[in-house]
Amino acid sequence: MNLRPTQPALIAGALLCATTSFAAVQVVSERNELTTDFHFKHVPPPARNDAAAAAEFTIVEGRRDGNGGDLRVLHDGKLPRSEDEPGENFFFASGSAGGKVRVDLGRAIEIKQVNTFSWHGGDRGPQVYTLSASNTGKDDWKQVAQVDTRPKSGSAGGQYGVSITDSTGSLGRYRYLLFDIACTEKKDPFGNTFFSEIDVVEAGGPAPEPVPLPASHVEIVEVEGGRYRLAVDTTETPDLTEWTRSELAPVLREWYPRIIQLLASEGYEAPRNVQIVFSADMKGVAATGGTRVSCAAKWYRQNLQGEGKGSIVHELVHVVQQYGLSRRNPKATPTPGWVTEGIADFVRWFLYEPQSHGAELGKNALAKARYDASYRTTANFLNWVTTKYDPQLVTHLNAAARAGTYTEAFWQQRTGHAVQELADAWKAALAKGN
Ligand SMILES: [Ca+2]
Ligand SMILES: [Zn+2]
Repeated sequence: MNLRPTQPALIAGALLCATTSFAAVQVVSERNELTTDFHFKHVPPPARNDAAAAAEFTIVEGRRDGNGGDLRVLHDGKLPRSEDEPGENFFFASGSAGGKVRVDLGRAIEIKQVNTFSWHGGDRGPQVYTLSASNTGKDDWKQVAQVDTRPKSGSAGGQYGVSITDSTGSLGRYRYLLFDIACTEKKDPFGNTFFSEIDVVEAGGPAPEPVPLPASHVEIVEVEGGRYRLAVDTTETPDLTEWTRSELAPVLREWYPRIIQLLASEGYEAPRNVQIVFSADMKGVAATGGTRVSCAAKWYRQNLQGEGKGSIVHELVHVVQQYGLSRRNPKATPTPGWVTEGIADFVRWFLYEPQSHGAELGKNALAKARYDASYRTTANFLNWVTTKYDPQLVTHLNAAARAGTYTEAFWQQRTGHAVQELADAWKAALAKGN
């Protein structure tokens, strides 16, 4: 019964033993899925005055991909600004399994740390390599560490930082390093990692000078105690930062979980990481691809007090819908675009901001209104059917769309009426003003 107090002491003793008796190489890796400034908790930031800056890099096996940068980008003290910037990264040729890069530091140095950085929105983000070291660059290679930062499941996209150190403070005294780099996947030809920078830090060398990065403005909005994280990126448009903090963030916190609840379906988990990026030169209003919402800053600047927030609620619906999932089912029927957009506008105009009456139809609009006209008109139709027949209509409609089972028969099944009958009744009711 007094095991409890003694156990921790024993464990601590054993740990201390292990670390004092043996030199142990430590590999720390981290991933940023939402932030873009190569800032990690345990991996030091990329440096520009490390021992690799003046080293000689050579490909000793494999071929460089001509769409990427040459070996210089691996030690130029510069970093890409976005997740798909081939020219700022070195990567082995598409379709190849990888290759080997040798680094000649010019003289043997006591190596304190080797840090490697990469960035891509998909499978080219993670790093898979074996690091060896040598003093002659010939036959005395000694394996130092193995690195594999591929996540076990889910998207592999993001910024990766890896730091290789040794508990003694030095990985050893070497002149040459060899990176034996493997591709991260072979299901398509695009599995070679986008390597952005390699740093070699000398023990007792100059203090590392971090690569200067433009200040990024990324605000992480945590929802439901961090279960969901929405990153609002105003790096390109700092003038919008204050609005996103004070006005947009509370809407995200309240409405992302509400949308998830409304659009729940069996076995479905909504995206846990979402990016909302304000873009300085994008045209139009906003668009969603996967879990990334792009917003045209020019339009938002004109609509901060008007339609701004509502348009982002509409996009959040697309983030949660994920109707592309149904493509996994070979028997799936594609969901018509008017259903997708109608649901997004229904949530926006009838649940989020009913007081704006933004989807009401005037006399002229009503005369030519079609239930499948998409956006506000379809939203109006959905609202009418919801009120008259089925309070859960949109939940069921979404579940069918996501499963790839939506057909016109849906309306008959849920309401007992064909969609055109419903549409006629809807128009008649609106014309009478109810
Ligand atoms: Ca670089
Ligand atoms: Zn839309």
